[in-house]
Order: sequence, then structure tokens, then C-alpha cells
Amino acid sequence: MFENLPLFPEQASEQAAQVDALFFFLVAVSAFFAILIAMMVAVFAVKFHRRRQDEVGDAIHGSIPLELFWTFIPLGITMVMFVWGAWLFFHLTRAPKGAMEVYVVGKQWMWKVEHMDGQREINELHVPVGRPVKLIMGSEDVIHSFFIPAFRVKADVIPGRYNTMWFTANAPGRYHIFCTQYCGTKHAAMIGWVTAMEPAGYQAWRSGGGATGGPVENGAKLFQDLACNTCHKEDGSGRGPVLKGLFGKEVQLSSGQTITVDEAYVRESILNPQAKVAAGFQPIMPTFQGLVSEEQVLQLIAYVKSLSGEGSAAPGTSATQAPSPAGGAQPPAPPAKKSGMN
Ligand code: HEC
Ligand SMILES: [Cu+2]
Repeated sequence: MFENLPLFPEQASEQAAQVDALFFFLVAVSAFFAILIAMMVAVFAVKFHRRRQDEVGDAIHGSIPLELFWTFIPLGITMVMFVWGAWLFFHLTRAPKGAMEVYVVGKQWMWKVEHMDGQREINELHVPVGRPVKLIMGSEDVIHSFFIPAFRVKADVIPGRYNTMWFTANAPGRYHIFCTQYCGTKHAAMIGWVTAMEPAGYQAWRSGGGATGGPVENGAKLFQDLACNTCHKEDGSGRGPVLKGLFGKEVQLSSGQTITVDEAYVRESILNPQAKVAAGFQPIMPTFQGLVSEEQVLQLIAYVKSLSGEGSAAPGTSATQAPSPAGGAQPPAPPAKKSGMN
């Protein structure tokens, strides 16, 4: 009867049941107290109504046991909500190590997806069931939000920074993706589909597509094309720091601070190199703002990460440089720029 009533979307990820359990607990506690209070209002109104014109109620001078009772019982219940909610929040925001990484860029009005081996999709995201998938998300223009109701995961996609989100799909099927931040005229049409597939089918899908080099490979190529390699030489003889092994490490800045190299730091180093200058180096790195698209920045980041052995692709896939004809199941390829799409 309720199949078409999207009040409770199906549970298609490992997170979904956990989120729902907390949600139902909160609803149950709220409903219990709402009904209890409403009933007591009614019962007391009848029981203690004034029977004679001159009737005066008894004076009540408080009761310590009663005060303690209704202080500590609600305190206990709210602490359960807090600890449970905080635990779930940490769990939902931290992707497990070894999660399969997928890059997602929001753009008015579509979702562009790039897999580690270079498979690209638009408004489609294919994932295997039973494997944690981590989305690394950025925006080309305005704020968007990536929501998969069946997985109970949602994260804003904000221009100028990266957001991540993860899930483990556990039921094969096709599930809606919605943009949940009003992002312009066609916001309502910014809809896509996640396809969760059995691992074998997923492998077949991966090998059937027209991969054109993964983000790591495209990033490596950009690193040459943009002449990053002239300053960042592997042997340390260049004018910039060696980037091998840098990701995830702490670096000393000329301001005296230290900072851990993450996606945001690499991004800032490329678009606004003067903001944080590595100690011992001159601030001579030019900005690449306007020269590289959001997607190319992601590819450069993927490349810098790969120099530290970070980032993982699906098992058994290999990236190929030569573009092969796109498989029939592929969505149309987006218009390609020199290296990567805009
Ligand atoms: C003209 C030489 C030059 C070019 C070209 C250059 N860089 Fe740099 N880069 C530097 C210098 C010098 C630093 C250290 C000072 C600073 O942090 O700004 C640096 C810092 C960095 C850092 C931070 C490293 C750290 O140890 O904190 C990253 C990441 C980076 N560059 C990436 C790139 C990428 C990617 C490109 C190409 C798109 C590039 N650079 C092009 C000179 C250059
Ligand atoms: Cu949007």
C-alpha cells in the first residue's frame, strides 16, 4: 500500500538501518512523551476540576524525590540520544581505510562522476555492493548537495572545498540521487541514479566502459603539461618541494605553523600558493586559478596522492591510456578539453 509513498525509502546501504534505528528511537521517545502529556492534561482536567464555586486547591510545597525523578530520567534519555547520535555521526563521517574512491563534481545542473580508472559517468554512479565507497566531492559553480535517500547519506558540495561521504551499498538496485540545495533554474532536474551491482556484474561494467586514463594518469599528464614538474623535481633539485610522499605528512610553513597535507591543502597550493608557503622555499609558485578546471584540480590532487601511495581503485582494474570505444551502457561522454573535461 505504501510502496509509492516515499516516506520511508528502502534501506539499501549498511548505514541505512543504523540511521533509521536512531530515527525511530527519537520518534518513539517523542511520541511516548507527547501522548503521555496530552493524556495527563485531559485526565487532570477532569479529575481536578473545580466542583464548588468556593473550592480552593491544596497548596503544594514541592517534593525532592519527584524533582529528582523528573530531572534524572530525562537526563538519562537525552544522554542516550546524544551518545548514540554522536557515535553514529562519527561513524558516518569517517570512511574506513581502503574504501573505493570516486570523484564527484557538481555543476549546474548535473553530477559528473569519475572513477579511479578513468570511467566517467554523468548523473549515474555505478558501485559494487558490499564494498565501502568514498565520494570525494567538489563543485564547479554553486553549492549543491548530494543525497541518496535509500542509503541515508547526504553531503553538501561546496565551491572552493572538498567534502567526502561514504556508504556501503548492500542491496543491488537503482536508487535516486537528488540535489538538495537550491542551485538555480534547473535544480529540480538535477537528478541521477546510483546503480548498485553484484561484484561480478560491476567488474564487467568497469571493463566494458571507455576509460580514458584515470584521474591519477590524467593528473600526471597535467603535471607535465602545466610544467609543475619543472619546479617539483623528484630528486629535489627543483625550486619547489619534492611532492613524493608528501600527502598525509605534516609540513612546516614559513609562518611557523605546521599543517597536515590533505586534499584542501594541495588544492590551495595550486590555486592560491601564497596562502601557505612551505618553510625553506620562496613564494614563487604561480597561481593556476583560472587555468585549471575544478576537475583538473581533482586530477592533480589524485596524482599528488598517488605519489604517497594514497587512493585506491577497484580491485582488478587497470587504467589504459588509449581511449577505447565506449560501451553501449555508457552515458554520452562529456565534451573533452585538452586533458580532461571542463
Ligand atoms: C615556478 C615553480 C613552480 C611551479 C611551476 C609549480 N610549483 Fe608548486 N611550489 C613551488 C614552490 C617554490 C613551492 C613552495 C612554496 C609554497 O608553498 O608556495 C610549491 C609548493 C607546492 C605544493 C605544496 C608543497 C608543500 O611541501 O607544502 C604543492 C602541492 C604544489 N606546489 C603543487 C604544484 C602543482 C600541482 C603545480 C602545477 C599545477 C605546481 N606546484 C607548479 C614552485 C612551483
Ligand atoms: Cu544542484
